Amino acid sequence: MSFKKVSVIGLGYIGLPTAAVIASRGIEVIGVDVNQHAVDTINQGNIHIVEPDLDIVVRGVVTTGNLRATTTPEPAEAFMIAVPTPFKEGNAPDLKYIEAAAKAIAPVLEKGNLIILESTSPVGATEKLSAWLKEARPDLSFPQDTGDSADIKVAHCPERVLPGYVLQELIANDRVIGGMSKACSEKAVELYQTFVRGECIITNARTAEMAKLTENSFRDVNIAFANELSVISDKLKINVWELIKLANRHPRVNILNPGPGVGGHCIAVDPWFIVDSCPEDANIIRQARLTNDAKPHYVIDQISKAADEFKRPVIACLGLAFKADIDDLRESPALQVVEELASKNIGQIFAVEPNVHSLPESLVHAGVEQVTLETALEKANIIVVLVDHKQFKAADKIQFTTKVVIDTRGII
Ligand code: SAJ
Repeated sequence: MSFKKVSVIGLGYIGLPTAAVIASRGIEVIGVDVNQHAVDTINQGNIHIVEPDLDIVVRGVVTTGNLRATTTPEPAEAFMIAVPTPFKEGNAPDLKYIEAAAKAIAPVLEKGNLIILESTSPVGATEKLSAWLKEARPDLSFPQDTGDSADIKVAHCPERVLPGYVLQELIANDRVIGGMSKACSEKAVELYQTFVRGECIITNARTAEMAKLTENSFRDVNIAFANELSVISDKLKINVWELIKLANRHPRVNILNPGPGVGGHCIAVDPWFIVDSCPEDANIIRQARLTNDAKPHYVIDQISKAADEFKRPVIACLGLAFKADIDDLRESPALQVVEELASKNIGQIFAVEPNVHSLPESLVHAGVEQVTLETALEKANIIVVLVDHKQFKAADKIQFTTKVVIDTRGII
């Protein structure tokens, strides 16, 4: 076994599954987090995040003692940093959590250690991490100075797992391994090959950082293209869903689906790292973000126009989650549409969200009522489809024929 003890810094929706999967390979894993509640929850064999089957794996490895959580870093052969990389005002990346993690592990570093940065980061972040470590430990050599022979190996290895399928994709997906030197990459490949069945492809740190941002920006630009098509099609009285289906019959065309905007904390966020690095050149990438962020307002205008046709508009919004068949309302354009609609006081508003038991306070305060799909179809005269949940897809379409339907997902 090339690694006997690994430490994962940051036990969130990437760090905890990663720690659990490595521990399930019989490697001792020390999970480190600043959140004492998370540490205590994990040490009791439970989890503080939502991810299918993760609780079973965590309970197993905590019971065998292979995974232990703590707030204080301990010596280990490898440290995998998976902490948040939020944005400051004006979409400027904030690396304070990476810097804090570097300062926290520096005292326990030993010659031969491997440091992996998994957090989605702007290009150059891994070099900054290595500089912060060097500042704290001038007694050790780092790859920016001594390349392959450095005491400490540093690499960037971004994750690309789909929430809801994390455990499967952590093992199955190919991984980009971006070492600050060839020896760093090779040591990182050794670590990932303890649990990754996909291919571990070696590159340098900057390219690995950019690969993650590129994957999500590619998706954001293509969703923006679909969203722009949906607005143009409305103006030209074309059904955009029929249009895209026809265009996609071309063997080399694959247009994604329009929606009410782009949610989640990945696709809607990662492109801003690239825009921040090259504001003069990242024009399509920036415009895609602006186009996708404008879509919720377009949908609200459509609803307002429809409501003007009724003396007493009763509007039922189907779906609040940021994408189909999940319960996550964070960064959800659907939630944004309902919140803004409620603030306009244009009529009674119902919300149908089968994946949550109660509405967020913001909607309750605004007088939005959570109802079943049946009640919505019975009482509303305007139906707004915001999320393509399977329950909505399964509804008998005949029930919609007497309603004004604004369908942002093309399921009706
Ligand atoms: N969306 C559309 N139209 C589409 C596809 C998506 O409007 O055709 C919307 C969704 O409704 C949602 C948003 O975009 O609001 C993001 O959805 P998503 O399906 O991209 O899901 P995420 O954000 O959970 O996962 C993405 C994935 N990245 C790619 O597919 C390139 C995942 O592999 C990444 O690991 C994840 O971001 C991440 O963590 O970066």
